[in-house]
Amino acid sequence: MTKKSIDNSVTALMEKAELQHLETTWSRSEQQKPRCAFGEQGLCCHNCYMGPCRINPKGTNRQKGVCGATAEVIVARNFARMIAGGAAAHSDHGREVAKTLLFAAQNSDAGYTIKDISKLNKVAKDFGIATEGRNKEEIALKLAEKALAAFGQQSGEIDFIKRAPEPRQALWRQHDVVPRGVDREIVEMMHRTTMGVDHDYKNIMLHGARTALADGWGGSMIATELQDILFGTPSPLRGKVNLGVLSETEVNIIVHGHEPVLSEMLVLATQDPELINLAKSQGAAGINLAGICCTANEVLLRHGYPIAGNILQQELAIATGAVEAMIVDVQCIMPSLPELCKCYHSQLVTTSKKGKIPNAKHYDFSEEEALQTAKEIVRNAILNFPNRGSIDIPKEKMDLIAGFSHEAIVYMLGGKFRGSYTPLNDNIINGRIKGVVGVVGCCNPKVTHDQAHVSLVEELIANDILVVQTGCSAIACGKAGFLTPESAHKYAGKGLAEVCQAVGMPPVLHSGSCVDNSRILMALSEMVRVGGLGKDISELPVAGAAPEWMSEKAISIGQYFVASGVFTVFGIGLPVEGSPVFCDHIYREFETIFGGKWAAEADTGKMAGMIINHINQKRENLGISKGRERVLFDMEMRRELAI
Ligand code: NFS
Repeated sequence: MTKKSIDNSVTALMEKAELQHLETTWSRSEQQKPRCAFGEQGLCCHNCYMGPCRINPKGTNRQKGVCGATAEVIVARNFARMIAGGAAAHSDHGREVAKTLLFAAQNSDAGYTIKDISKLNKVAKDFGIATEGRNKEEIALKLAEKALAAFGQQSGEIDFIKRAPEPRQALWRQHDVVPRGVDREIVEMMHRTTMGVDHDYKNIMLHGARTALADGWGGSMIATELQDILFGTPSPLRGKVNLGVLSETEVNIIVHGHEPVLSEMLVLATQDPELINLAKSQGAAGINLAGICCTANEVLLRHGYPIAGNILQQELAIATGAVEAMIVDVQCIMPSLPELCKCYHSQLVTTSKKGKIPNAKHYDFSEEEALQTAKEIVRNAILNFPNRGSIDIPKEKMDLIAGFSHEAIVYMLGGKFRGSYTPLNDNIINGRIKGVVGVVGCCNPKVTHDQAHVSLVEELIANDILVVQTGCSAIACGKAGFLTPESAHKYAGKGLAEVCQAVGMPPVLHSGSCVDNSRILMALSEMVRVGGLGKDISELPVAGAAPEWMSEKAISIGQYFVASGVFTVFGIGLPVEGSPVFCDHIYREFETIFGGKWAAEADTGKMAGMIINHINQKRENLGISKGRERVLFDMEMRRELAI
């Protein structure tokens, strides 16, 4: 039987859950077997009620849906709708941040402040907003209004597109895929893929590119940049990760979800002396705030608060019996949580009008009363501490360094006065660093939890490839110990280790949550701008990977990486295999359009090989190909991987 996780804290708690006859994502995943092969291959269409239709990929019957849609049209529509779903999630998050910036600009005494003024000025300039003679609130007000307008814009181009290298912008214009407005492209994607509209799979995927670009260079970039302005641009700091960060003696509060608009207020509330005293009066030593999923990444990056785990650990956190309250907002929150909470004293608290869960306690979280609501939630969690029964907190926890925003990387590499990407490019040109790969995305119970992230990253850094991470993938590698400067001499190849040791950075850089994949786009544009590695992102020796993906958001990210010129490999498989014609389009033909293409590879060793070959090819094209042999990983080395 395949191992469920390489993380011992996960396997131990999973066994506990099984003994107590509790359901987890893994037990439900087993119950779903055998999975619907039509769905897995993207061949099931339920876009209208003449169906649902399923295409038989092998036989001669059932080659078309009732309306006449072929396999490639059905696969394209399904894939494009995943892009739209993912782009909508990231972008609606961005919208909330823009609304919060607007609120902060108009209510400077209401809890939210404007922390990064230099970024405020820089982003305002990108949006064409005059800064001279205006105070920070006035600039923030204009910026928030313009950012909000980018969602509903009907024509023209969204502003951040101008951050891409000129040849990339020209290519997008040539193919007419520059996003006009964020919401507009998402709505149009849904329209085109409804029954009876766009029947040309290539045309569907062009708009798929436009929609995904509206996410990466639009909604997500707005979220990242405006969050930095409001809450501070991350810079490297120490933290801890894994379920062992839960405290035996303190009130454990877990914040889970995505929007720092909530978590930032919880940070303030848990620091309130009155509430800390209340915790003590209840017999606790204090309050311990930890995160799960991308909210965890946000509070870690800006405050050094610990991460309890990635997506697949949310249920197990409750199963420790040590969580007084889990506070959630939107995205990646399992509907199974209230069922588990019933077996323990844990309170489940929802905070977004958009995301309610039956049997959870709901608080409407609004900017106006954010701090007050956060304090009330924390107060109730504290009062729940005496109800705690027996607990099982795993011992696993790991140190890490996180906070490598695009600006922090500039600073790390060049120092305060000569900070730039020049040292990175120089080290790529001289071959110490072979290339840069963004390893991102989720975990998926279909495969051994964390294993693909960890083994891929281990092989890449051993081959002198600098890895930049976000999301649950960063949490997996953090738990494995890759996010410490010491890991450079332990795991990295000689060249990469030399660079890392010289500047004191890990070979794996944690850049934030999934909307922060926009930081990777900015880093790539900066590498082009600095020079020496070609004129466009597609010429760089770089790649993207999501080895254990599961979310629509990951598909949107993959598509905007590809449309930005990046070779991007997904693990597990993609729901497109039912149409060889469509596969040929995104796995091969896309490269002739965008200079980047998709690939799917379930075997992590092969995935590493594909990425290394791609990087070597790009190096050869750039005339910087001299290098050493690939370090091959055998089964023995892979077996050693454990958290
Ligand atoms: Ni990204 Fe973050 Fe994790 Fe996947 Fe979910 S938390 S936004 S979608 S599961 S990486």
